[in-house]
Amino acid sequence: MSEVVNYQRQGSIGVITVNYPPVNALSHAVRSGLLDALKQGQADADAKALLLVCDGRTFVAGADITEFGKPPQSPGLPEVVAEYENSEKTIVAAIHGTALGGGLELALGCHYRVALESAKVGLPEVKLGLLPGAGGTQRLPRLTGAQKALEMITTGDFASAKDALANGIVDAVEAGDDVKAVGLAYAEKAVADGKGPRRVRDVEDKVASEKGSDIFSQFRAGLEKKARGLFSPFKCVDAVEAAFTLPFDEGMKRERELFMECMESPQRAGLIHSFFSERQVSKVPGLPKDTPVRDINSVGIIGAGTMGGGIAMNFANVGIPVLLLELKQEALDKGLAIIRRNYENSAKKGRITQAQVEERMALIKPTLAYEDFSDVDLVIEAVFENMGVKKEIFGTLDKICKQGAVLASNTSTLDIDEIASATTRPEDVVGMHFFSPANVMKLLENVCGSKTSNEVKATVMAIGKRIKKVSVLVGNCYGFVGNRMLHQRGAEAIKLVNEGASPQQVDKVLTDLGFPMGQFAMSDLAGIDVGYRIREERRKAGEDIPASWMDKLAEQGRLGQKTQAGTYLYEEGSRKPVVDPAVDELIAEFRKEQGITPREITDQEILERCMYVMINEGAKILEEGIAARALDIDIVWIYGYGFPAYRGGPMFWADQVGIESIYNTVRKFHDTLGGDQWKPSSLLERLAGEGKTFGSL
Ligand code: 3H9
Repeated sequence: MSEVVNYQRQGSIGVITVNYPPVNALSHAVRSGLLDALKQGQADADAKALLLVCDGRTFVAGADITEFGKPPQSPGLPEVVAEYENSEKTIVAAIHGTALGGGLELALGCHYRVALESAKVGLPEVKLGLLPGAGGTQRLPRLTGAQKALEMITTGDFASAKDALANGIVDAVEAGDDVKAVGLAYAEKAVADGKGPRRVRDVEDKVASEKGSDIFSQFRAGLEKKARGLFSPFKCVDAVEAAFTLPFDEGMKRERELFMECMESPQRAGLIHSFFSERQVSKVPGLPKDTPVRDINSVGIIGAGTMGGGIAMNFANVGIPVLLLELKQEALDKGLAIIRRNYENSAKKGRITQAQVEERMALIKPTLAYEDFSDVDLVIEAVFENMGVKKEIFGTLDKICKQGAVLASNTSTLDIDEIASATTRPEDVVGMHFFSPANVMKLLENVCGSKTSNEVKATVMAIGKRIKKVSVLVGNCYGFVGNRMLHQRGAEAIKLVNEGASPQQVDKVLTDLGFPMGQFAMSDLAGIDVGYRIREERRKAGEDIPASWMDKLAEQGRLGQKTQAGTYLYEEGSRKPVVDPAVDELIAEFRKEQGITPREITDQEILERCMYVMINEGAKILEEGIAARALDIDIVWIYGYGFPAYRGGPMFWADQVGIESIYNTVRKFHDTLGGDQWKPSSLLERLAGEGKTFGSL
């Protein structure tokens, strides 16, 4: 008997228990153990029925993802599920926590399912670039019908126990938290009622009545928009359709073929890298696990603008009271009104209740006085990017805030050490860089100054988790990880247009790669004045920032979406960029002034210059220790800038493209285009020379 699956009889019920922390994933040992335990249960003459239940926090959460990409080991999961389904003795699955992926498929192989009220079920394989590969696409629609199965399998969203009961996925839902007792009671009653095995594979009424329905073509058409660029959602539809067109065994074969296609797709590799990296970023190298964390039960936020307001919402959403400070009543009123409007919009969409709107608003208290911050546990400054102003604010905070308060700046570029130097407690100063809109974007880039204490680092990582952000800890430098790389890409994109590309050509290359929007559509969203001001500041500081057509746009007051005109035009109330011939003229005029003869620029050159400049910068960021691992950079880009998760992040993408080829191209650009940004990073050079990848570091 394997240690991870155990068989024991309790009264007339043979109990098969999985105990493989943390989430009872179906590793090889668990799959073998499940078969052994089943055999034992079959052989046990005193067991009238069998119960499958899990120890620990959850029912089986799926196949063991760490085994993907390695040679398969027998028994495979479809085989295990089939053995359970074919059992002559009735098997009941008792579900607590989450029955996900292969876990739900295993439960669907059992003859009855009972769930705790708090349980959830789902087939989230699509989020890993896969489809359910152990019968989920054939068994689920036999219980739910096509529509619900397609929704669950193509979105990967979970269903609550109540929803699962209503859709026939489980047979009963029970209150309480003793899953084993609930399962035993259900199994004993099944025996008493003479309920024999009921095999989902044989449930034919739904597949028969919905045969030939056009729901599949409609569903595919809907996916074209929702799942742009993705591979597996379409394969999910093909697999579910097979349940309605083929006999069960043939459907299973079709599912396997489609599953293998997904398994071999690079998107699967990218999405699984994203899955593990998202979990890895919270384990910071060099920051001991047992570092004490300060209690954060109240927050002060300086600035009630778009950023400050969005940040405040994050804390109110999880019940943490916020004091929101502005210097003028008018600005405070405006900020609070925007927050209320955002909440009301969520309520209108049914995401929260009206009562929650009021609860959250009540947690955000306005103030005009810094003195009110004397007792808060964390302060986040979210005023505009000006070092002088920020230093003055931190000087004030130093005088007012209690000892032990964490003092954070939401700066997106500025030097945390210089900000900290305005206080007598630089160990308590840290960057907490939220991304706009701060109540929506998942990334929190926490920035350590050279003196930030471990306790403060651990505290900002913990609070990030509490407010449901994906937090990445990075070092201090201009623009940190995300904006430092973005600025390089932005500068290169502008140059490409100077030389002959059109802004829409550049944007299309980036959206074709999977970004939700291109560089110039993004500048229109952020405001063209932002980049313009930064360039002007840097020019004043003596940096050689070449003139560009973007500066002309800013000087003409074309600031982006907020003025309905930037690189693109925007109709009233619309965010859809429309190409403006006036901008083409402005660009042509700029080229003439600069004596540039425009040349044809290929999409490949755009891709290489926009992406490789980022990769080279990313390599420098690693070399300097600003990011601890390539995966930290990947997560910053996936959650902060919409880098397609199915490509695994920029550094993972670079590994797929090939480090040597990227290095050679970077060198070529350094020779032909010049500039520090193209000076090859020594790390890139080393990896190319050794035939290694960023992932190998
Ligand atoms: C599948 O089933 C394919 C089949 O259809 C066909 C097969 C033929 N494997 O998220 P957490 C680790 S595909 C291995 O922090 P939570 C995770 O890395 C699978 N490891 O906890 C972490 O490790 P560490 C379909 C796994 O409470 C630890 O467990 N299933 C797996 O916030 C805790 O995870 C899914 O896609 C796994 N399957 O959330 C479910 N799952 O501590 C994926 C987790 O070292 N999992 N780990 O960092 C989840 O959605 C969440 O983990 C879950 C718990 C909701 C279960």
